[in-house]
Amino acid sequence: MGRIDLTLLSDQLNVYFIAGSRDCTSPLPLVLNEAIAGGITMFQFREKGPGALEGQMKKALALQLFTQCKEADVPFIVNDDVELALQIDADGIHVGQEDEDAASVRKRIGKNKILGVSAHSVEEAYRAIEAGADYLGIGPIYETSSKDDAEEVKGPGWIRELRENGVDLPLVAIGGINTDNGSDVLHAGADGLSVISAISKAASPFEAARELKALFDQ
Ligand code: 3NM
Repeated sequence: MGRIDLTLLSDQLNVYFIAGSRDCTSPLPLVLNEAIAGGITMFQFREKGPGALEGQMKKALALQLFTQCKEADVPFIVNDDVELALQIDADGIHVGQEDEDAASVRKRIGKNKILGVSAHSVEEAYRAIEAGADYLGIGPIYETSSKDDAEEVKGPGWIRELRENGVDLPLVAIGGINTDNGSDVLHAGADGLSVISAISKAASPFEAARELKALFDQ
């Protein structure tokens, strides 16, 4: 799809940290600093749920986090809020099945921004590819407490199933992934691990990110 280099993108998806201000016990910019120092390769700003920032406060936080990412050359993706992604000229946007239709998002953002789409079935995966997704977020692989309306747990075997069904777009797995189960997920064929709590709620986000990154060097 377009100008996105999919080989580069599959590397950038390796350690994909996702967070909003509500996911962290200390201020998100501090957590992100540590995560960047630990070696995350992509960041998604996902400001959602009760108590989430809105309007100018949300935009101000997005700009601050985006600046941190730019300095470290870490792509900055906005979850769901296409308007915000366009306003601040983010590197990309990620939409779920319940968000704006992926094909319409692709039209709005053009070909030069990364488009990620969540898929929970082979059919959704194909529809997302058709709509112009650059990568798919697939889950939940394990039990998660970070998404209230998460679907049924699928296990790492589902990643293999998608590959066997010919899904060859970069895949990043999500849902309950951590340093203990991450290598099973990679062996099943994922290009990357996306995590909220494994980093945002870690005693040391730096160490957590470093350990996740180390799984790719083994
Ligand atoms: N999407 P944690 S699971 C944001 O299945 C999200 O599409 C999911 O958080 C999906 O790493 C999930 O703390 C939450 O389990 C991931």
